[in-house]
Amino acid sequence: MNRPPAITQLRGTGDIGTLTLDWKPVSWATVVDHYAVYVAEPGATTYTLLGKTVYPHFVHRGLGFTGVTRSYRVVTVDAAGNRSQVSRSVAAANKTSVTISGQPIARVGFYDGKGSELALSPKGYAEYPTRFPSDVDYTYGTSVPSVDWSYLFPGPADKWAGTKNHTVTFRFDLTAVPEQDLDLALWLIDSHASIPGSAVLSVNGAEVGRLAFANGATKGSTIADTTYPGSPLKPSYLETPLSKALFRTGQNVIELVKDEGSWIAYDAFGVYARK
Ligand SMILES: [Ca+2]
Repeated sequence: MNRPPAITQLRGTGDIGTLTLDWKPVSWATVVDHYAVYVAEPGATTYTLLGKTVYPHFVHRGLGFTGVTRSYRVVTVDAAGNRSQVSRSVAAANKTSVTISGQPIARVGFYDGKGSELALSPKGYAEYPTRFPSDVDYTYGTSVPSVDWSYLFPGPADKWAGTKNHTVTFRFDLTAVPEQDLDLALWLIDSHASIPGSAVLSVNGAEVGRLAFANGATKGSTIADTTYPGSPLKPSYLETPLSKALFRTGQNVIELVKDEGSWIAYDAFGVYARK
C-alpha cells in the first residue's frame, strides 16, 4: 500500500463558539478523496473523528462561550482509500466571551440566543419607520429594551426602512474613567444571508472602526429564537476592544451607523469591563 503524505502546517484559530483549522494541502500529485479531522478533548488521550472535508480548512462549531483547549490532527485519505500517517497535532482553544470573562457595565437584552426581549420582536419590522422615525437612541438605566431597542437594525439595502443609512445610539454613564480597556459585545441571533453589511463604530464622537457582520440566514426578521433544535437562524458573536482613552466620567455615547448592506437581528448589546 502506498500511503499518501500527511498534511503540514496545521494551525488553529479560536473565535467565540468556533475553532478554525487550516493547513497546507498535500501536493497535487496525490489524488485526495478527503481530509479526516480528529479532536481530543482536554485530558483525553484518544482522538475522535470530527468531520471530513475536501478543502484544507475546517470549522469546529458549537463550542460555547468559555475557551477550552483541545488537540487536533488530520489524516489524508486518497482516492484509493489509503490513509496517511496522522499529522502533527496542534493544541488550540476557542475564545472566551467577554460576557463570561468581563464585568457588565451597561447592557441591552440578555445574551441568551433570543431576540424576544427587544422591541418589535419577533416580526414587527414593518413598523420600524413609525416606531423609530429617528432610529434608536437608547439611554441605559431609563430606556426599556422591549420598547426602545428595535430587534432589527436596518441598513440602506432595506426598502421597508426607507433605503437609507440608520444609526443606533447607546448612552451610558461611567462614574470614573476605566483603568483598563473596555469591550463591546454585540451578539446577533441572525443577519441577512448575503448582504449583512457593516457599520461604522464611534465612541464619544471618535470613529473607532468598521464592524463587519457575519452572513446569517435571513430568518431573524420573523423568528426570534436560535436555541431550539432545528432553528434555522445563524447567530454570530462580535466582540471588540474599546480603548480606555475613548471614555470619560459621566455620559458616554456609542454610535453605530449602518451605511452598508441589509439588517442585523440583535441578541444583546453591551459594554463590559475587564476583571
Ligand atoms: Ca437576547
